[in-house]
Amino acid sequence: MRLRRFLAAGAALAVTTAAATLPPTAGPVLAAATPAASQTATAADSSVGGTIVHLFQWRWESVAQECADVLGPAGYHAVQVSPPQEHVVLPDENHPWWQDYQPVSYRLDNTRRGTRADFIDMVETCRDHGVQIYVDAVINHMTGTGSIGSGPGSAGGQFSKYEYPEVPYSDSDFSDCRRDIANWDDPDEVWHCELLALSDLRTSTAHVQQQLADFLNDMIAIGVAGFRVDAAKHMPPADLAAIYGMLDPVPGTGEQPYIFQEVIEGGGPDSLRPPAYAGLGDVTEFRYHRQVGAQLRDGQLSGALNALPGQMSLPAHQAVVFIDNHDTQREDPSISYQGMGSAHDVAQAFMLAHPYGTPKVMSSYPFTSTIQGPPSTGTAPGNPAGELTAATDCGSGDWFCEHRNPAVAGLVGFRNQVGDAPIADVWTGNGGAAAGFSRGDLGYAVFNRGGVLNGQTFQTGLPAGSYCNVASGSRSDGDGGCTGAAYQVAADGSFQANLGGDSVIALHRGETGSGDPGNGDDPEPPAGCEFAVTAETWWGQQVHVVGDLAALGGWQPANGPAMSSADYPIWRTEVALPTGASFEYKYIKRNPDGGVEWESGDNRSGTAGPGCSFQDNWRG
Ligand code: ARE
Ligand code: CA
Repeated sequence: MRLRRFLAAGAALAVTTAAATLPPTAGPVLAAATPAASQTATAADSSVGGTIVHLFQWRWESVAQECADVLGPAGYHAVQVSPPQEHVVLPDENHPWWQDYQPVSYRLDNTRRGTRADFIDMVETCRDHGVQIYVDAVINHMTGTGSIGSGPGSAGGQFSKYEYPEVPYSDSDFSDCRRDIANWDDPDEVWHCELLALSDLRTSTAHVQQQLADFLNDMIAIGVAGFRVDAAKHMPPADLAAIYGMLDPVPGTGEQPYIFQEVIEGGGPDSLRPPAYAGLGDVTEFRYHRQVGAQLRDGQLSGALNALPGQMSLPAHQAVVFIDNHDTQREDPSISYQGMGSAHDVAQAFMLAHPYGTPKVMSSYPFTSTIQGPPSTGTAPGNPAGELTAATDCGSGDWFCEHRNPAVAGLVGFRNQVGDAPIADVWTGNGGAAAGFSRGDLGYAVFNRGGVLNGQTFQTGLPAGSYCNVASGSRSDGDGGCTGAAYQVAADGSFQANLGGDSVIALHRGETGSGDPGNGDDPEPPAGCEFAVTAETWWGQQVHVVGDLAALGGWQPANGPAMSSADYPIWRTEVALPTGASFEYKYIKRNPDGGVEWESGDNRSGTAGPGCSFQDNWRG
C-alpha cells in the first residue's frame, strides 16, 4: 500500500515568512520562493514534514538498498546521509567518523561511502521508491588544525589549512579571526572565529557563496531534495539567505530544496538562537532532545506530553525534532539506543506519534569509543582500506538499524496515516510513566515506560473494529489478517489491553485486520516477569538483563532492558515476555563509555508465565 505523504513545504513557507526580518540582500530568496510558497500555502498549519531517518555513516549502496527494501514500504519520507564531499583522511586516529566534517573539496568522487556513481544511483533508487535524499552540508568551514595539516584528501585532492586549490579557495576566502571561538555569547566571534579550529569560510563574499551554491546545485541536479546545514549557527543568517537564494529547484518536483539548519541553542543572545534562523528554513530543536528525550528516558510520559509545544523554542512547523543525534549519542549516551535499548524505541515511537515538529529518526552503530568510525572489514573501524560492512545486514550486530524496529517503522506509517489530525482523548497512567492519545478519529497510540499494566481500558476516537498493533510488528498482510497482535475497538471507541513494560500499542485506520486477543490469530497476552539481581556497581555503571528473546535484547548488550537501582544493591526491572517462552539470560554491567562487563558462568534460564520472577546474585 502506498502511504500518504506530507508535503515538504516547511522550507518554502519559511522563506516567505522571512520577508519582514531579512536584510535587503535577501531579495532574491523571496523572488525564488514565492511560486512554491503559494502552491503550498494551504499547508501552513500542517507543514511539518514527513519522517526523516538519519542513516549515519551508511554506504551509498546500502542506503539505496534500504530505500527499496525498507524505507519506501514503511513510508519514510527522506534519508539524511552523511557528508558526501571529499574529506580529510586520518589514519593515525583510526579514521574517525568525523573525518567527513572536514571538507577538502566538493568532489563527490571518493569518500569511504562510495563513488559519485554510487551516490547518483542512491539518489535515483531512493527517489524511485518515494524516498528523498537530504545531504548533511558542511559549508561553514574546511579542515582543522589537528592530526593532519595537509593533503591528500579522500579523492586525492591536495590542501593545507586555508588553501584548497581544488575548489578553489585561498587564504583570503577565510575569516580574519584565525583562532577558536572564545566568547560564545558574541555573535561576531561565533560567526567569524573558528569552530573546533576548522578554517572558517568568509561566507559573506560572492566568491565563497558561488562555490557553496555550485556544490549544493551539483547535488540538486542529481536529485538531492534537501540539506541539513551543518553548523548553521556559525554563519550569519544574511549569508545563508544569499546562498539559499542561489539554489536551483529540485528536478521533478520543481520545489526549492528542503532546508533544516543545525542551530544548537546555547545561552547566547537572540541572534544566535533557533528563531533567528527559522525564517530561512527549519531548525533543529535541541530542547526536544534535552527535555522531551530526558523525560521519556526517565519514564515521565505525562511530563513529555505537557512539554509540547509550550516548552519548545520553535513552532511545530519550523522544528526538526529528534531523541538523539550523532553528536548527542556520544556526548550523552543515556538518551541513545546504545544506552537505552528498547526504551529508545518507545521514545522514538512517541516522537513519531506526536504531531509536534518534523521527526528525525536516528539509525546508528554500536561503539566503544566516541571517535570510532563505522564498521568495516578493515583492521581499524572505518578504515577505507577495508570496505565498510553492508549496513543492510542488520542482524550482524555491526549496525543497530533501529529504524527497522517495529515500534519505530510501524509508527512512521501511523504518522503518515493520521496526517495533521489533532491530539484528543489524552490518557496518562502508571504514575505518569504511561500516556496515550488519539489523533482525531484516525489513530490511537499508547506508550509505557513503566511496569506491566494489565486489563487497562483506553478510550479512542476510532470506529468499532479490529485493528493491528503496528508497533508490535503487525501489518495487514493482504488477506485481512494481522501478522501479530490485534485489538478489538468497541462501539463506544474503547479497547482493553495488557500493556507490557517498555511497550507501545498503536492502532490506525490504515491497518485494520481480523483477529483479537484470543481469536487464535493473536498470541496470549505477554507475562510481566520480574528480574532482580544483587550487584555492586561503581557510580555511572548501569545493570541490564540480556537474553535470547527479542524483549531481552536478543543477546545484544545495547538492547537488553535497563534495570532500576532504586533498591540498590538490588537492581530490578519487569519485562513483558511471551507467555510460555523458555529463554536464557545473563546480567551485564554497562559503563558510561559503552564498555560492557558480562557476569561469569553459564547462561541462566527461565520460563515466562503468570507471576514469573527471577531473583539472582551477580556472578563476578
Ligand atoms: C575534530 C576534533 C577537534 C579538532 C577538529 C579539527 O574532535 O578536536 O579541533 O577535528 O581538527 C565533528 C566532531 C568534531 C570534529 C569535527 C571535525 O563532532 O569532534 O572535530 O567533526 O572533524 C558546536 C557547534 C555545532 C557542532 C558541535 C560539535 O555549534 O555546529 O559544536 N556540531 C556540528 C556537527 C558535528 C561536527 C561539526 C559541527 C563540525 O554535528 O558532528 O563536528 O563540522 C553548546 C553550544 C553549541 C556547541 C556545543 C558543543 O551546546 O551551544 O553551539 O555546538 O556546545 O558541544
Ligand atoms: Ca563561520
